[in-house]
Formats: sequence, structure tokens, C-alpha cells
Amino acid sequence: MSKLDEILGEAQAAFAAVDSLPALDQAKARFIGKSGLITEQMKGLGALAPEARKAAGAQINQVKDQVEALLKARREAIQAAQLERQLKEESLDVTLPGRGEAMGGLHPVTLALERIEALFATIGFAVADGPEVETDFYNFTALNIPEDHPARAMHDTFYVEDGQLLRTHTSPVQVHYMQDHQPPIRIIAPGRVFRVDSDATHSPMFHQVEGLWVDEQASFANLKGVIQDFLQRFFERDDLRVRFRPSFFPFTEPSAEMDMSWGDGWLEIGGCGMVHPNVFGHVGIDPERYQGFAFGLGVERLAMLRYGVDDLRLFFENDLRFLKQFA
Ligand code: 2NL
Repeated sequence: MSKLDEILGEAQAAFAAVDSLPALDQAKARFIGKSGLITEQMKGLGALAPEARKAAGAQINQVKDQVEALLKARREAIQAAQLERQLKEESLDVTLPGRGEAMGGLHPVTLALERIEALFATIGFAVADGPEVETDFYNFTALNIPEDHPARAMHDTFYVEDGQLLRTHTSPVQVHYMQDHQPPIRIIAPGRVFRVDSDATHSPMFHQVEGLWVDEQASFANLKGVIQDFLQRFFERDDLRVRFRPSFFPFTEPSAEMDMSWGDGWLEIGGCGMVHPNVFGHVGIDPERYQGFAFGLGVERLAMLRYGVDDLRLFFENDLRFLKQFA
């Protein structure tokens, strides 16, 4: 019977030495399998005398039960350890600090647009908007830009399908507005505009704000006052000066380019003029009764000057190191 004790000891050691279920099954086969050590013992019973056989068989069965109990305990221990390991790997430490939610900020062009809208709101200008994809009529014809005007040439305008185009200025917004509203009209039209132009100082997409005031009396003198007041407040400089140089636009007559004092010189800041009677004709406003002035300003230009940005391209690269400075 010391042989059976030996087998039991061996089984105990063999099961303790493995720590995976496949390895445990392999160890089991050495004892209980078809040619396992306990099975060998059973086969040896035949050689015993009949009266000794019964007791010996009972003892072998007892050891077999013990080996099976050892096997079951070890299997459960391995499974428990595996579960423990898995839970540990997959667990979340809810006490760890979060990743942090960095506060975003507005793009400097957006900041400039919001500032422009707020300042014009204080003198009664509503904000109007409209589509970026336009027709030839709203972008050109209604604005008295003749068929053969160079601004219509392919190299200035992005044409899309069905003869439509990307607006080259926000004037079409004002054309729609005049069709839908009777004077008095006092609006600004801020937004994206598109031109086939791209270099260090031109982006194919940029922002413009146009203004329009139509009433029975809306004079060039009023225009000068509105522009000067706006620029002085935008740049927070009471001593800022504005000058108007005669110019030409098809949609205004007379027309002027606007400069503002900056350092010890002048900077061109936009264009303006009195709305051309032909434009009123296209939108059903009586040019004998009403007059109006309009102006256009470049938003990137205003933002560069206000926020000290020296390269237009910085606005369009979306480099976080740049954008974070405005948060
Ligand atoms: C510029 C010049 C200008 C206008 C825009 C306008 C709009 C209508 C009727 C008449 Cl609906 N005029 N807009 C007038 C003069 C100049 O913009 O240099 N913009 C950056």
C-alpha cells in the first residue's frame, strides 16, 4: 500500500506544480488516464488471491477518489486565480484624476466678427446672412457688374455646377434683403467669401463684412461718420483718423476707398460709396425716393491689426499653438 501512498504524493506534487487548465489535464492523464498509474494498479488486481482482491480494490478506489478530489480542488484554484487576474487587468481605478477638459477658445476671425456685429448693433444695424453658393444675378447682375466686367472672369470666381458660383463678396445678401424689405434698411452682412486667389497675402476663402443703410436721407456724410465711429471703437482709439479716396465700383456712385491712420502712415481698410441707382432698380426700390450708402471691410485685415497677427496664413493653418493665444 506504500505504492498507493506514493502515487497520491506524486499526484499532489504534480497538480501543485501546474498553473493552467491544459497542463492540469496533462498531469491528470499520468494518474487516471487509460494508461495512468492508478489504472495500472487496477489491472494488477487480477494477480491477487480472490480474498485479498476486494480490500485491495477498495483501497485503490479510495486513492482514486482522493486524486480526483485533489484534481477538483486544483482546477477550482486555477480558475479562481485566472478570474482574479482578469478582473485586475480589466478594472478601472475610478479614483484616478480625469484627463482634464481644456477650455477651447474662439478663432480670432470669429472674435473680430463678434466685435464688429456688437459695435454695429449699438447704432441700429441688424445682421443679415445668406447662401455662400449664389447665382450670377445676385453676385453680379443685380450689382450692376456688366457681363464683360473682369471680376466675372474665371480667374476670380469659383464656378460650381448649374452655372452657380461661390459668392465673391457678401453683397448678394444685401440684394436679397432689399428684395424682401422696404426701407429704412440698416444691415451688416458678415461672412465667408471666395476668390480664385492664393498666396502669402490672399486666401481663396476669406471674410468680409458689408454694411448697407437705405433711407430717404442717407448721405455720404453719414457714411463717413458711421465708418469713423466704427473704426475708433473697434480699435479703441479716439484719435484714429479716416480718409476717403475717390475710386470706382460698379455698384456705387460715387465710390471711395477708405484709409485709416495707423502709426505714422495710412492703411487701406475697405471700400464704400452711395448705392448705384441701377442696383435699386434691380431690387424694386425707387431710386428717386431713396438713397443709400454701402461699404465693405476685410475682416482678416481688421483682426490682424487688432490682435497683432503679422501673417494672414496663420488664420487658416489651425495650429493650436497659434489659436491657444486667443483662448
Ligand atoms: C471693398 C469694397 C464695397 C459695397 C462694397 C455694396 C453692396 C450693395 C450695393 C452697393 Cl448691395 N454696394 N457694397 C460697396 C462699396 C464697396 O466693398 O473693398 N470691400 C472689402
